[in-house]
Amino acid sequence: MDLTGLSSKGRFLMVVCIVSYLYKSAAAEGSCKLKAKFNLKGYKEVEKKTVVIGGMFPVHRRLTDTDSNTTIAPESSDCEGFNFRTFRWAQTMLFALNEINSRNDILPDTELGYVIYDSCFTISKAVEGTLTFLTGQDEAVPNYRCGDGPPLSALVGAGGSDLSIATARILGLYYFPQMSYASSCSVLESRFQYPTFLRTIPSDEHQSVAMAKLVLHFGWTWVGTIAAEDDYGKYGIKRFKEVVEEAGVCISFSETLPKIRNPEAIERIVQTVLDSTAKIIVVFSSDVDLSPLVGELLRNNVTNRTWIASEAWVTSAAISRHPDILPVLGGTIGFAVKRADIPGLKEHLLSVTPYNDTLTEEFWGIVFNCTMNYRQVLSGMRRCTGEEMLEKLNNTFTDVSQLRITYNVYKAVYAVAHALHNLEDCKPRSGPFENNTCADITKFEPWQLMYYLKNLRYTVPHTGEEIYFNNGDVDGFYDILNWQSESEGGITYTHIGYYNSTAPPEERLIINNGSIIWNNDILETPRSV
Ligand code: TCR
Repeated sequence: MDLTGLSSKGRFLMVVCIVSYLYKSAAAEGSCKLKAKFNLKGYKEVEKKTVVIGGMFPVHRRLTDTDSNTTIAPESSDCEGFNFRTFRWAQTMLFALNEINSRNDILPDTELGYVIYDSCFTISKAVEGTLTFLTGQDEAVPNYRCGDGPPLSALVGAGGSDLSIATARILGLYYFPQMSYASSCSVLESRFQYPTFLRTIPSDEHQSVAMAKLVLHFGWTWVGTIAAEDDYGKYGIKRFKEVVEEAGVCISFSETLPKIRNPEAIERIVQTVLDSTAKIIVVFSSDVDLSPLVGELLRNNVTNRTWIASEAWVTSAAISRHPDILPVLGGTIGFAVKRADIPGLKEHLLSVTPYNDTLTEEFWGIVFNCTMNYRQVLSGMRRCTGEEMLEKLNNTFTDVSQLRITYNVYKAVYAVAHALHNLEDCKPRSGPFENNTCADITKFEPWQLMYYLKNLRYTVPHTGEEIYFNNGDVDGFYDILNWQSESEGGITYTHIGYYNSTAPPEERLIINNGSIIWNNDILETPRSV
């Protein structure tokens, strides 16, 4: 689908709003319709009701630098640094929508459409996307909320906590539901501040406590900490410190990873790590923010340390697939959210073509080192044929071995769909609203959907996991993983235990000490100094 015209202002991942089962055919026609017709041959003769779900994913890593020239009208910045992992999350939303639309037992009379935005890991883009979503003031899809456009249901997103904090404030004003798959910061627990925020990832309150318990479990008394310069890192590490310090552990150093490129700051952190006697280092950060430090640790060959990983980097291929990572980060122990196998997802990911939208086009160009843009072809770049084979590549995008946040995305889309289903399924005169009325799926209010989300209980397909929200949050369950060497020289994430916040206090943290292999392939638990 040619959406190039859309990206002039704001680079939206897919400002497409076609109903999922039309996804492929409409894409092939090159159309960008909002009010899709459903009388295609082979499908139902009647037009179906449509509800739109919003999605927001940090597909790019950052904004491109723009000059601060104020003699011309400023434009919304472009984004750069394509992230294969988060692109998989976005595609998983499409996959889940397809799956739901083809089922007869969820929303049998209603189709789910979507609008997806790229938050580019930045607050400004996330806010921009949210406003566009709410107002429909996007240049590319003019006035789509005017007239009888389909109602908006909820926003699935926005990625990092700092982004969600910003978007949840805006959405909360309108009592518009937001279902997050990755924003784990404990401050998002507040329903006073964020009345319509829900999430399928546990709050970091649990993770910070679990990390502290892990440190105490091994009898370590002297640790260093490193945190990303965002709400995730800052609040995560703050709570960790509170708990360990109360138990008598001392903090050797506390460093902050810069958000924007700053090689000197990174070098300083490496020097601190080298100078400190602390051998245990706890890192609360996303892989994107941690990457520069890992590069510098490798350059300085900083070995003989034990790294404790937060959920956001523990299974990151961007970190663990670095060549020569083993001597430096081998033995790392970290927390990961629940993993699942999602049948059919791999096939969906492999079926992506460069023609779907601007994002798949960009993706294609990057993985196959070619271009679909004729101007770039003229300037000597290889032209993509479109026949390149994704199957042949060993890419993070199609790697379905560690579906964790991906699984959260899947659960989030299903949560919204089930809530909409319950809303539609309301029995007249015994509804939950004033005078026992029901909401109307063709024109409901966001707070009405919020009612159904709050009271939702559903079972996730394929895994059978039961989901419900307790004041917007789910229980704290983590797998504990250990980075061990693989026969081919890479890293495997070995499962060595788990943490369950709902178990009695002394049974929450379960670790099989015997299955751990520490840095440098040592079997004995390292000491903290
Ligand atoms: N919560 C983080 C963001 C984040 C993330 C990730 C980003 C999490 N897991 C994996 C990239 C990859 C967990 C936050 O900011 O809340």
